[in-house]
Amino acid sequence: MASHHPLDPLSAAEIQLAVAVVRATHQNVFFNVVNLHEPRKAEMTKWLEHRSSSVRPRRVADVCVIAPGGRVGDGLVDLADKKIVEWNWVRGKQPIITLEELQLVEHVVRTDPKVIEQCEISGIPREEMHKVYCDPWTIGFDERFGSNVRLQQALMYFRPNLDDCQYQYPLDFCPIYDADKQSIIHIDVPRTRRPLRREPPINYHSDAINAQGGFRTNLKPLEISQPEGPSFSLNGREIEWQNWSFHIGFNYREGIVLSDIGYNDKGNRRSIFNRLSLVEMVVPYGNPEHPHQRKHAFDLGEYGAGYMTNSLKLGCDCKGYIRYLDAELPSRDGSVRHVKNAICIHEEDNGILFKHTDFRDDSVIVTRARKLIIQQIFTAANYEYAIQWIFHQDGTIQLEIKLTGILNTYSIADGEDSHGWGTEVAPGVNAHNHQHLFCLRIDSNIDGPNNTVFMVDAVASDDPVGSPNNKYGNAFYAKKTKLCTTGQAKTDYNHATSRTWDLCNTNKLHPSSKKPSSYKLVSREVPGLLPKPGSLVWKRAAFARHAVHVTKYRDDQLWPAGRHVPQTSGETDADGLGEWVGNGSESIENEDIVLWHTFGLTHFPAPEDFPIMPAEPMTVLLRPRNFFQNNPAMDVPPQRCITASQVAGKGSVSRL
Ligand code: ABN
Ligand code: CU
Repeated sequence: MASHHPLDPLSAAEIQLAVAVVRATHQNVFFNVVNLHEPRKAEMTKWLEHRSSSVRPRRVADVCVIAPGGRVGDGLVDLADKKIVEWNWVRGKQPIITLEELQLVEHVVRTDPKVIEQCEISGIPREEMHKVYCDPWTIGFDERFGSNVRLQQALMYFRPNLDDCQYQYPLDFCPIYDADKQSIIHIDVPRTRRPLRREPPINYHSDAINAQGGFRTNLKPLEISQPEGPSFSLNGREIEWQNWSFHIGFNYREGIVLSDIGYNDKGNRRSIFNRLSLVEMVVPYGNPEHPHQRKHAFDLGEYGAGYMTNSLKLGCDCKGYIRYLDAELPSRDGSVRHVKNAICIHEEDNGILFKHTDFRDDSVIVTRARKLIIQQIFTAANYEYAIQWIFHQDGTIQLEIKLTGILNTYSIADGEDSHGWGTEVAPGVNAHNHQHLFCLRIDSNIDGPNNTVFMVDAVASDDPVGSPNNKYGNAFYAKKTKLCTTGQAKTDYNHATSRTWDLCNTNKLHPSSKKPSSYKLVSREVPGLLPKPGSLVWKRAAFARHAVHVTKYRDDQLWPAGRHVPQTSGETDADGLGEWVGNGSESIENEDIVLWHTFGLTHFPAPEDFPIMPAEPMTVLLRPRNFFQNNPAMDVPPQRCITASQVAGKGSVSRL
């Protein structure tokens, strides 16, 4: 089957072919995953180096199915040979949960007699059961039930009217759903009951705003115009823009995956990153009352940033001249779900790129910047995450994540104390403290695969004031600590030293600075994991124990919480970053390495976050350091450039 690029996601036809091949051997299965099994790095590198002459890597589908009785099948299907080339029935593992599976739960919950009984206790008569809703989450892990049975916990809500925000009316009990039996097997009921509150709704839709005085009327039009189209070009899924070139992939789990990222440095294409993607996140909630310890979603590993991705709308999710890429995803029954406009690609003005005025003669240069944005937005039940990969003309890559949507809420009785574990953001609505911790996987390729990581701290000189080397006490420098082993590389953020990490090619020194060609990881929103060492979350989310881990590159080591995340206990570090770091002795110096960066924010909810949160942005930067000869963007045409002699009327103004 012809394909443009070996890293292109599986097409609809390829998904269907993989399903048919599996079905020929395994009937009556539900399809959880049918995804591109990415070519091995060695094979891929060869193809990238000699595209026309080397063999195109085979198209292989990575498949995961659930068979009757909850058996989980994992396999690989060679699409050219139309053959299963690997197949394993795995035990005690629960694959990613799909939105279709989640949607089944609400119906079961509404008709379950014990749930109806609990609703009545909460003050909901049977006639109102159609107003009961739930957000089913994977159970996370619950020691009472283990990992063999596929379970979901139903976070319960009431919606007085169809258009009301249900998160304003949380219920206090939590049914547990068995996905194989399609029934409720248990209900967690708190000791102290919190009956349903019936406060007037606080809504954000148009009718609600109009009822409260209407929308503001003082916004004048702000138009974006690109009469000649955008400055990027797409060839299949490979993009070129302002010296950058890379491939834009997409999968059910990580969403956008950027590969083979390089920069044309004055005619010489230099490799920078082999693969960049967000690979996991965990959202632990901080209320100690049972069963809230189970509320810690791994939104990528348990639900999938691809599976939950939005279909983007022009003028809403993105403005200007947009190119979209669609996504093809498998459904449970083996059919293909088409997501139109899953990724948007566009440029935006980005303020000033650089400026200087000479105060003595009024000579000036002002150059405006442009940025390229590759965006997706996914909805993880209540929350929205907008993921923007932003490329800058100065060689910087920025990952910006905007968090919006609706808080996860729980009920609070009239006069009840939240004990500091949450905030009553509206009457009867307790929004628990939580963290959003994202894991960025950086497969670096800075001027080649062999790279080394240094931790960089801004520190004062070790020499005391008055000593010969620091007579006036003002000396400070960038202290660089080489991270030689996977053990040493487990490092944390230090705000006091403005800590950063340099991904370096020590084999290539800058002619002027004599420092290695590198990209610096600059990330300033890096809270530590607040659930304690030994806690359930700490055990399950090894990647969140430190801001940085570094491992030696190995094919298939992509997802740090493991391949199958729902219902892992974390009791062993098998299959995931904990295992890959190993005993800490492996050398990562001048090797093909991967840096795993966990960053995020701690969210103490406030009334301003309710009923819908204004987007909160977070940024990680990857900045060139000692990589380019000088500022690589000096050839971006300036808006204004007048030299001293031109100001004095002695020189001619050059054409811009
Ligand atoms: N945030 C947890 C989650 C995501 C998607 C669907 C249900 C729950
Ligand atoms: Cu939050």
